[in-house]
Amino acid sequence: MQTTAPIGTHASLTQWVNEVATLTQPDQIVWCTGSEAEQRALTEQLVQSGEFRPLNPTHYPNSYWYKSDPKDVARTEHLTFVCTERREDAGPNNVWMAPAEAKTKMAGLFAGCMKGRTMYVIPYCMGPLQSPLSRYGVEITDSAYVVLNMRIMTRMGTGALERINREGQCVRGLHSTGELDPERRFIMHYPHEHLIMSFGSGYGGNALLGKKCHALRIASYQGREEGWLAEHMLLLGLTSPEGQRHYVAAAFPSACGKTNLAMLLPPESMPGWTMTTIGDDIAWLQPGADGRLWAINPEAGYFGVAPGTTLKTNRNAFKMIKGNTIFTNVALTDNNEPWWEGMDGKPALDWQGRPAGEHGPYAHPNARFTVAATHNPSYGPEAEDPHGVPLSAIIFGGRRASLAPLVYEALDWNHGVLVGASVASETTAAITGQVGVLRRDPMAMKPFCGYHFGDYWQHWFNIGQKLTRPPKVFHVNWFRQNAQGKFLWPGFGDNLRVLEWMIKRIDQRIEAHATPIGLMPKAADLNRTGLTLDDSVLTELLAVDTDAWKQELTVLENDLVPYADRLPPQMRHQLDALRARLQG
Ligand code: GTP
Ligand code: SPV
Ligand code: MN
Repeated sequence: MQTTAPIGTHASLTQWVNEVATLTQPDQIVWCTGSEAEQRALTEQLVQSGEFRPLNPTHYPNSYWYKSDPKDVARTEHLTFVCTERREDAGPNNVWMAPAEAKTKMAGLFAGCMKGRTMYVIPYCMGPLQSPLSRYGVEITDSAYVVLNMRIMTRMGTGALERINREGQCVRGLHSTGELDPERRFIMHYPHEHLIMSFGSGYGGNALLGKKCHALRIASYQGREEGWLAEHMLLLGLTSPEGQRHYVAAAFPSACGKTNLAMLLPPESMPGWTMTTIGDDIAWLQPGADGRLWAINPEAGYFGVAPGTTLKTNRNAFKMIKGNTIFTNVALTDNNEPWWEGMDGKPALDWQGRPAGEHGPYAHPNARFTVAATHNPSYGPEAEDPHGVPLSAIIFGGRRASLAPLVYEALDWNHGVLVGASVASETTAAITGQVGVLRRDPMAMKPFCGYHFGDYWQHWFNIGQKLTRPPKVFHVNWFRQNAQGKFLWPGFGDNLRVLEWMIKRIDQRIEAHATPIGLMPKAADLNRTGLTLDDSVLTELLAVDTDAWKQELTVLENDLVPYADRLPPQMRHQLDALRARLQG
């Protein structure tokens, strides 16, 4: 830990840090190096203050329990702003505030807010340190918890600072937990300045500014200027029994299965398949000179949903978090081990540390683990490849009890853009607000696109034009339910059956069945070896109800009305073509 700027620090960075210190008036400034000694010291500090509780050292070595303020347990989208000069550039998909007004407001909140506290300066790199696709940032925060999370989630410290000094520019993020008062909470983005200001929350995407604020909102804006895409996608590598290797990206809304699919364990009845995780939440995509789309995971760790993570559903994740993990808002057993819904028995304490009462949930539904990607048993070393990985497929999906079938394939890239734009999903605990309400979440980016969705879709069409070997685009839905509210599809490891069908399509080994919404598996082509799934259930999973889809298209067109002034002509064309196919 260093209390003065390291020798060689770029003058513009020192100047900004000094300006922030003058405004926030911390007792001391610490420049984070990312060293293990620094990590140990900060951890010890949080244990001493009572914010961290060390977990059972036998079963969860070097792991800690942390609880949030009950008013601060998820991202708060209504308090998240995109501050472009012109309101229309932020688009109807964002909450907007004029940059000057936002800055005045934030200056008022940040004034003197670090009195009696330590200000941490965190240089970080999003992506492999040596990759031309990587981008740099500096987060200033008054939270040691944020520092420890950022150390896991990003390449943080000296190496990143060296790159920043050389390049002389980076994304700047200023964060203070403030009083955790939602009335005094704002997460501001100034995309044209590559600047973030976040006040009043210590939670995940609101506070770990490298994640959603930088790697999605600011990066999506940069990507549009520079010809690449920043997406809410997992990345995985898949090797078939025949030895063919494919890379797949998938965009699902928050808490809809990215971490789980990224760590999928092949079922025993599908020998010969191997699966590796490249990323579980964010991917940056760039057309390569070879006409393929290349992807990196800008993150170095996972901030994953804990509830539902079990040996049965996600063995890799379950093993990965047995040590060196920060647990946020989980319950605790009497053996001082983390507990959440899906595990056996009952905990002793709930996520707030109170004796567990009669009724759950005992862990917060958005309880999370933070752990380094390298602890994942299925970690794919390509995550460090500076070139990234070439994509064979992009998958979109959402949580839909009805309508959307298990899987369908887009006719081509441009149709795929419509498929992505039409993603809708029932809301989850990952955001503050009502759970289970169907909302349109185009490309799973509704909360994360740093500019007007109309311009964003145009950018997607433009990227497609640069690809001579584009990935195939698919849509999946693991969450179809029967009349009794039971999931029709087993999900988790068995999702490999759907990936297998996709790989066969990509390798041109099988024909598909054409429907108005896209190409679908013939029932016999979906591998059901070792799986008990009635023909009737499969038929239901693969059914396309044309009348219901006509209604869906009407609803979709209605949802697109706010974007009409910037709706790409190609999107209009795709909508008309879909209507024609449904009527044909
Ligand atoms: P964020 O980190 O919020 O972006 O979420 P994510 O997309 O990574 O979601 P995650 O994989 O953590 O899954 C969230 C919830 O969905 C967990 O409770 C899982 O148990 C559940 N889930 C994941 N995959 C499946 C599936 O295939 N079927 C069913 N029924 N549930 C699933
Ligand atoms: C999400 O909500 O999509 C997450 C968690 O991945 S957070 O980092 O809080 O955004
Ligand atoms: Mn996410």
